[in-house]
Amino acid sequence: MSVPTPVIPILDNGQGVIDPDVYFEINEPPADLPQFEDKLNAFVDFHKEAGSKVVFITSGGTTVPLENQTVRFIDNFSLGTRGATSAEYFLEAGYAVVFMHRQNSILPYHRHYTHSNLGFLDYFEAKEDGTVQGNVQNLKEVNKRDALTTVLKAAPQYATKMHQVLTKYHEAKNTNHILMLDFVTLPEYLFKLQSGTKIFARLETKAMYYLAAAVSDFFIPSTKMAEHKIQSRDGGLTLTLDQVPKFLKPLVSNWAAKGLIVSFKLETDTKLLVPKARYALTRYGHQVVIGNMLKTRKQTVTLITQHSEKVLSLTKEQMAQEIEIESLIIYELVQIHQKWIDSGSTDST
Ligand code: PAZ
Repeated sequence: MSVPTPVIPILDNGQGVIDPDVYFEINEPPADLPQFEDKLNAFVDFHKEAGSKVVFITSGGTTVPLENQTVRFIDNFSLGTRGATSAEYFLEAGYAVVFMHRQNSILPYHRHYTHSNLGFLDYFEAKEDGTVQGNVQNLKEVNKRDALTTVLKAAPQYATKMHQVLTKYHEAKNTNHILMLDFVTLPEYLFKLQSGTKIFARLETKAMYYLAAAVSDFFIPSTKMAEHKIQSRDGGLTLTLDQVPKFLKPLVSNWAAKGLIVSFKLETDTKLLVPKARYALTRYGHQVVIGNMLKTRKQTVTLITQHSEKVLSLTKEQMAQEIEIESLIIYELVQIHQKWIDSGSTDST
């Protein structure tokens, strides 16, 4: 009796990399793209009118599905710390922020409670009378001040910080300074990046693009993907992945041409970091690349422009004081962006 051959996604890599425009022709846009565009259009109109400086942050990792009806996917390490932390410093610097993040990754402000050493329940107490003090569900329903007082009563040692974080968070939301948009898969990310940066282009030089997401370099086109769950009955699985087209090229030359574009370069081999960051600047012609090493990315980065290179590092004392590297990065970028707005250049002459 013959055993049916399993449907395994195989792709001939010899075909080379497809053009970004072709990618959008042969792949389906995400179902929620119209809602994504409506929200972003309204936010951009509001801030164009207000004359704000606005940053489009991408954050977290993209998934690469292995099946059209996806059971399995390839993922990467990124939790979105860089993007979420940076969003807070941009808001403090007066920017409006579009935070395009991987669904369920780290969020600005929330991060202090959802991804800290303490778990959410640590902020509350079960009282002997059978009640729980500090149920944040209440925040939606009741007067915020009353709810906050209840929360702080539950765990007074966290009161000062929680008050500060909550105040900043609500201020950003109430003044329409933050817009949260999400993605999960690589195709979703790419469609939203294209559409989002084109909408953002209306802000001209007042726009900054801060591309911190960890985007897969390899994928399986949907036309070559298994439709159903790949079966394990025939043993091991061999996958051949296509290379993702280089989207920074059309982003820099067409979609977001007038804004300040900051891309990130992650490496694990130190000697590749600066040469590859420089190569990206030359190849795509944008303004800033921030190089970081996997192991030290929270302590040190190298900020590279066409004519400069600056290492930003936290000292031991700064680390002990819990100063975050993003505060140094955003400080530098705000100066560079101002030069860009004033003179169309990033380097002083
Ligand atoms: O999300 P995270 O804070 O854990 O990591 C941030 C990062 C390393 C993904 C980011 O700083 C970065 O380098 N992004 C670009 C990665 C790349 O080279 O594609």
